[in-house]
Amino acid sequence: MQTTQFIWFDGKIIPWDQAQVHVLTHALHYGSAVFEGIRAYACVDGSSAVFRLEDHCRRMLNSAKVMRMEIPYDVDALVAACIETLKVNNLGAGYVRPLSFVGYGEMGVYPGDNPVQTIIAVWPWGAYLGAEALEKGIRVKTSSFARMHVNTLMSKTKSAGNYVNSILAKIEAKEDGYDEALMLDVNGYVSEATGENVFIVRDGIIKTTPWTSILGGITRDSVMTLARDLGYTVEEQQFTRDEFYIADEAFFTGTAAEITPIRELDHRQIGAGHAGSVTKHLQREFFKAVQGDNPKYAGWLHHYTVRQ
Ligand code: PPE
Repeated sequence: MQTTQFIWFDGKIIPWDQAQVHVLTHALHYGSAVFEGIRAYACVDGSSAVFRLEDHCRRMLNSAKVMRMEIPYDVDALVAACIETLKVNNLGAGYVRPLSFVGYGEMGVYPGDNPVQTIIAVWPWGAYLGAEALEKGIRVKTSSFARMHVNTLMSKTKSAGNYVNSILAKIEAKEDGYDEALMLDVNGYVSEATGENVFIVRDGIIKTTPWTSILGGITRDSVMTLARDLGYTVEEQQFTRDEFYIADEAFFTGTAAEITPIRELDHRQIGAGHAGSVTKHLQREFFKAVQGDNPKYAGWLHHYTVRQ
């Protein structure tokens, strides 16, 4: 990975290599951590902007609330810390990863009085599913692993433990020669991918899975807003894998994946087998919004500047 110089650790800026924890850190054993994934973009006016930073920080505090973890910072403090970390690393575009975890103290599942620690790291991160993916689309396989039941793990939290399910599905998909896994919920309906939400387009109507067994993606929300503003009908509705097979277009959304077209699911070509016109339209508008090239969405951007 591409590293940077400094990491924010419980309020202090320390060298990247010194951001370490004890091997008996609770989160390492039991997955007791919540995190965010946020992108900063270089803007058309020469500044930089973090996309929906406040919304990400709010989601992180909500994740902590559900997980019964007490993060000693409010949204404003987390926002300021993310910006500080970007600036101290002089990073004008890249990925921001805040993480709060149950630290070292007592062993055993019960987190008790173990400290909750917070770090923020930033680094340059290109196209998540490969440089060609955003253009040509990716090949996807329905996973043999179901997404968690809504009472198994809390899918609306972005907590570390949830990603064990994602790791299982991702390894399977990669080893079988695919770019990403499509995960179904325990009732057999399409849920989400290992790190992305999912959309299909059929007869001009855009459909995404309802906010049940999925993470409430901030990219998902942004794409729904953009699409509705552009006059498309957007439905949040359950759908099945065979409805996916006969879709005209399909794409994944996520901070890392942005808007990634899907060209194949389970050996069925989706639509024309490359990014469809609605997908391309949304991609164009999304990149304009994140780069500060559409004043309508200026409220989504938290601007900052780095040294040239
Ligand atoms: N579902 C899951 C399970 C998920 O992890 C993500 C983000 C999303 C949906 C989309 O959410 P949003 O980023 O708010 O639009 N996955 C993050 C982690 C990727 C990783 O490999 O790490 C991300 O995209 O940053």
